[in-house]
Parts: sequence; structure tokens; C-alpha cells
Amino acid sequence: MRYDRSRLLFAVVFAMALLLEGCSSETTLQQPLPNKTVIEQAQQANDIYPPARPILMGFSQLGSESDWRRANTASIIDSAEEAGIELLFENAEQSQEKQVEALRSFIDKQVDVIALAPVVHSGWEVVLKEAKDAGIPVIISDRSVDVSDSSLFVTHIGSDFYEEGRKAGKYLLDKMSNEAGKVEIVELRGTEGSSPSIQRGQGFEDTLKDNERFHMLRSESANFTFEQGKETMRVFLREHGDDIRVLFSHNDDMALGAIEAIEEFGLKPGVDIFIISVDGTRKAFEKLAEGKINCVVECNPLLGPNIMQAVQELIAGRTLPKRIFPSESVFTQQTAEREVDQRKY
Ligand code: GYE
Repeated sequence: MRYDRSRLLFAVVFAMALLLEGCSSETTLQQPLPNKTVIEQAQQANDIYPPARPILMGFSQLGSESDWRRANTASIIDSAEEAGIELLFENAEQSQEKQVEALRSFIDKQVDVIALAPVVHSGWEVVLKEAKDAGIPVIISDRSVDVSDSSLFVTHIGSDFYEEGRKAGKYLLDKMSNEAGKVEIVELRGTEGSSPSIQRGQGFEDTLKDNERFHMLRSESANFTFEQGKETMRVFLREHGDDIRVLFSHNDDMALGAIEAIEEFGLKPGVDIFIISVDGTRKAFEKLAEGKINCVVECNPLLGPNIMQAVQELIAGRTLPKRIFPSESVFTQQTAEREVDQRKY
């Protein structure tokens, strides 16, 4: 399939409804209820669209460190194919340098649009300016970039990581409200300098900071990977053993590694050590259902359809909201069993 008219019609209707909605520069993607005028306008717009050749998009993915990332990559590749968008895909395996190289190669190839899932928060100004000067719009996917000039990208499609950290903190406050004494916490952070690690950590800390009972005993980066999560948890246990009451893990892969370390140490994950994780992968849901994880804050990796819709609207000349959030929930042991079979990743 190249350009499916009904799909395009929906995309244009959606964009127009957003425009009519007016003032808001942030949105959660939901299907709007178009009125008749909007439909007529969309039909007219559809007559001059699609362009003569497939849209060419360069996508720089930051790596393949986790189940979340692999699901994210699959979602983007599949959705591009479905939308008839030609994709140049580069995996940087955690290297910002490689991402900059990939972006420059996309600029050289004069792609129509670039999507970037940035490994770290800062250091993007120069290359984004090069894309802008070449007239190529950039969509930021998943993690955010720290740039003073927000015209260097057209939109950012991804989760609110600060809010995820707050959800984890709120859950803990609620669950531990009856527990006496100090609550000693260890934290497995994600990749240093990455926006989910910075913002999840901050949201969690801000939520607990006014309650003196909660104490952060140790906080180390384990790079969002299973192996480093397991190894770092081993170190925490060797040094603090039974003192640890809570683990806050910035993603599921590290939490799953930590569960193995806790069992090796002879403690019961989910009981002796209360575990809160972020992402919501199928494997984490299984552990949630088994009682080995207590709470999972969802972070949705299936951004492909949102990105392709944004690309098509952009090429059709629409203005996008500056920030687009996928919808997300919090899952507990009670909800895990019901949900586990439905997880797509
Ligand atoms: O939570 C983690 C991954 O950037 C939101 O990166 C993403 C994070 C996700 O590897 O599992």
C-alpha cells in the first residue's frame, strides 16, 4: 500500500480538528470528533494530496538496550511500512556521536523528515541547526532534548518521565503509610544524562522529599540493562543487605535483573524488598502477577503510529502541537493477571 485515502483523510481531519481546537500546544493523541465543515475541508485538502513519491524519513534510534527499546523500534518500522513511508533506519548502540553521524547522513541524502530518539538530553544544538538550515523538519521521539531554541524541532512525541517518577513516589507513599520507622530505598537509575533517568529520578525524589521517613540509601546508574541491574543490585545487597526495604528501578529490565540478585541473596522480591519499576513489559507483568514486583508505572513504547501520523500531517503542511503524549497507566499486582496476556511487548 502506498497512500491509503481513508487513512490520509483521517490524518487531515485530525490535524484540522487540532487546529480548530486552537490554543493548546500540548495534546494526548485521541481521535477527535470532526464536524461537517472539517470533513469538507479535509476532502478538498485530500484532492491535492498525496505528493508524487513516498515520503523519505531518516530515523536515528539510540540503541537496543531493553525490551522497551526493541518494541519501540518494531513499532516504528512496522508503522512506517504500513503508512507507505520509506524509512532509513540507523541504530546508534548508545553513542551520541553515532547519532550525530546518522543525522548528518540523513541531511546529505536530503530526506523529507528526520526522527531522533536521543540517547542523552544535551549536546544536540549544532546538528539540529544543520538540519534546520537544510530545511529538514526534525521530530523528537521518546526522550527529550535540551535546546534553548525550540524551533530546532517541530514536535516531541513521548512520555512525561517526570510524571512517571511522581507516580512511582505516590504509590510508595500510599503503600508505606502504615509502616513504622525509616524506609530505606535503593534506586537503579537509567543511562547517565538521559532524560528518562534525570526526570524519573527527580519526580520520585520531589514526591517523597517532604516525608522524612523515606531515605535514599543508594542510587546508581545501571544503564537500563538487565545485566547491570543485576550486578548493581548485588553490590547494594552486599553493602546494605537487610536494611534495604524498597527498590525503585527506572526500567523493567534492571528490575528483572535485580530480582535475580535479591533471590540469590536469599531475600524475597516483592515481600522483603518492595519493588517499583517503570515501562510495563510483558516480563515485568508476569513478575507483578507472581508478586515479585509490587507496582509498574507504564511507559508506552508503541510510538510508531503517532510518529507516522505526525509525519504525514507535516508533509501535508499542517502545524503540529509542540508536545504529544501517549496515554499511560499504573499497574499493581491486582491488575497484572488480567492484563498480562494483552501486553504487546
Ligand atoms: O524506559 C527504558 C529504555 O527512553 C523511555 O529507555 C525510554 C527508556 C525506557 O531503554 O527501558
